[in-house]
Amino acid sequence: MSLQRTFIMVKPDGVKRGLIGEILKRFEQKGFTLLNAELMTMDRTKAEYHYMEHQEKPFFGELVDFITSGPVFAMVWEGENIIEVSRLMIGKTSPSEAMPGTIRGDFAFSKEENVIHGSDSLLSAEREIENFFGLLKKRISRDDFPFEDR
Ligand code: RTP
Ligand code: MG
Repeated sequence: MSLQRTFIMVKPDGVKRGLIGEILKRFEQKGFTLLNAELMTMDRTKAEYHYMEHQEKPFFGELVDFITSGPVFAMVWEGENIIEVSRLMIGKTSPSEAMPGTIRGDFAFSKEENVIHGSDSLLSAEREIENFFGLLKKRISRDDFPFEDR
């Protein structure tokens, strides 16, 4: 087991459908710690960097169009094995393959608009967190955030 940080994002369809609260609730109930969050509309540069692994794919243009089409809710979460566990909570990319009980299994009905993103590796988590919050060089610490004692 290892304490990890990951980048989780409610996509524009999830924000429009009012699913931010439901998604926050699931991650909080799982015992993960929210380190940062912001509602923002991505520009194309940020979106293209975020999805750089897909730049040669035929759906890349539509993916960037969609992810920049409205506000996203970008978050940094911390927890034990959170990269793998959050991907399990999110479910498979395609809603027809996502298991009931997962976020996509319960709420997504389109492969292109599938509610939520989660980093798929430690390397992509670091890159994605830096892209959105610029906190890579200075490692995020709980002390950096105005939490009350808990
Ligand atoms: P994400 O990166 O958004 O968390 O999704 P993922 O890991 O489950 O899936 P990935 O393979 O990284 O694909 C990124 C997003 O691209 C869209 N996609 N469209 N039209 C298609 O065949 C196709 N394939 C993938 C999906 O919206 C997916 O979430
Ligand atoms: Mg992915």
